[in-house]
Amino acid sequence: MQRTLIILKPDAVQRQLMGQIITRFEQRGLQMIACKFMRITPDLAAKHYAEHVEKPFYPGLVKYMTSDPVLVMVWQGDDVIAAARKMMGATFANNAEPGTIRGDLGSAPNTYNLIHGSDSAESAAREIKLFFGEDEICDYDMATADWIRPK
Ligand code: IDP
Ligand code: MG
Repeated sequence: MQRTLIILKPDAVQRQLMGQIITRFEQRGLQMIACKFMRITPDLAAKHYAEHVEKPFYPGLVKYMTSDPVLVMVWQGDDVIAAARKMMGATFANNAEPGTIRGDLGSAPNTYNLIHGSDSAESAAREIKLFFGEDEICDYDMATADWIRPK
């Protein structure tokens, strides 16, 4: 079973889209195993987005991610990393397909985009450790597991 780090960014919080987005993950049969409503510090944003530090959009990205609270979660499921990325859609609303989170709920091009999802198993492991201690992750058996994931 795979895990991924999902962040509902400040625009998702401010636009009151958290419930709708979480519902999509639940309806897809994915399992939330950790959740934290918090402000990201500039230091944590820098660690999380270290790969983008040289990009022209980096200062704006850190400002965006630290401007207001975020909802950070760990979701678990078969191929959850790819599943979440498909559900999220392309990076910005102008390119994201209808039916995706960014395609349906996204707003302006090249600025806000509602959601972060890890892009690989390595990123997921690194990012989950940045935001959660092992004792904050609540793994449990899903009552619906036999219908979602038949053996
Ligand atoms: P992803 O979130 O779809 O994986 P990445 O390319 O990893 O996209 O970029 C990380 C984040 O940086 C994006 O989600 C977005 O918030 C921001 N970003 C990426 N490219 C641009 C850009 O061209 N202008 C402004 N912000 C950007
Ligand atoms: Mg990325």
